[in-house]
Amino acid sequence: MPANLTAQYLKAEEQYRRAQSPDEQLHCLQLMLRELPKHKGTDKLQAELKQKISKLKKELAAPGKAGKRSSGVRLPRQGAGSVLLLGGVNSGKSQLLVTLTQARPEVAPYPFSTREPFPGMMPWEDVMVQLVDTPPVTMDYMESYMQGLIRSADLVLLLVDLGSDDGVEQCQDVLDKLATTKTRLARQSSLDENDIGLSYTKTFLVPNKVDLPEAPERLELLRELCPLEFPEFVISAQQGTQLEPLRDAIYQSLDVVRVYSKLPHQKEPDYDRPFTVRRGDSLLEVAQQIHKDYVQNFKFARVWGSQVHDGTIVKGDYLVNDRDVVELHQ
Ligand SMILES: Nc1nc2c(ncn2[C@@H]2O[C@H](COP(=O)(O)OP(=O)(O)O)[C@@H](O)[C@H]2O)c(=O)[nH]1
Ligand SMILES: [Mg+2]
Repeated sequence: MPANLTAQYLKAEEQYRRAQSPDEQLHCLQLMLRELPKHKGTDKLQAELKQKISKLKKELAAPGKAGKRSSGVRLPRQGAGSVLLLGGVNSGKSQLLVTLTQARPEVAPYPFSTREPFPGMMPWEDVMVQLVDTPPVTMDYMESYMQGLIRSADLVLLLVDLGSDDGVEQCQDVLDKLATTKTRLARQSSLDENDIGLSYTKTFLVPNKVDLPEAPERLELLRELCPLEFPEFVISAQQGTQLEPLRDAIYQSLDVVRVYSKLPHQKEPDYDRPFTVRRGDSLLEVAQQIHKDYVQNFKFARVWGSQVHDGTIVKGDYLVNDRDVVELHQ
């Protein structure tokens, strides 16, 4: 990507990476084109954006074709972020969801017991993170909606079955299968430098069933066969081994901050219900979450927090910090 892309451009680009319907994609591409700094260094990107926009417009105009690329399965995002559990058969995706959330998908030692994405909420301190169980991906089969889910996820946990001799190969199959598509896994989420249609989603490698006897040898094999660059968390989903470091890393990877809102006449904010926004987001993003009217009629806010004096008066562009208390005035 050319240097000097603005924050607005990068935001639009991220929305595009996550867009799940052609309508949404078109909207994001138009935004990207508008926000793209126009100079020699961005000529190629400008051309690519224009080409993609006209292609999408044509697709959308063709009768019966609209929505063709949307998968049909959409999960409403909930909580501070959305994390997708991905892996081969019996890798323990459903078991991990059961252990970390109140959701109760079927856990069974036979393949394809999970057919549809199954969400649950994982508590972390005072926030909730959405975890989504999915059907297994194999070399022969991947549900059509999986690519959309992977692209729109904040993080993917790639589970590996250390309880079976096939586990390592199954993990490699997932990666090989995705390599045939434009949806890939990587250390960081991004769009490809040379092809903005090619998306990477941030991934942790999660070898599971470390409680079983042959797990250590299989783990060695995994590291030899796929020297993957993902951060690794070795766990037992069933026994609950090493889940705390994983839970913490999941939350940290979302890179969000918590903000508590209070009304002017209240002494205390609502500490039970923090709003979460991206680190580096401004107060206006918080206002947007609380109520759309707040953004339109926003005058100023008072903030209590670690980086400001109590009750400091700020404008909408104030960058919120973790655990700030804000009082919006309109
Ligand atoms: N020993 C052991 N078995 C596990 C563990 N996690 C899952 N299992 C078992 O592995 C099988 C498949 O688990 P499941 O969560 O249904 O796998 P999925 O196909 O990836 O959803 C089930 O019989 C689970 O009880 C674990 O950490 N240790
Ligand atoms: Mg399952």
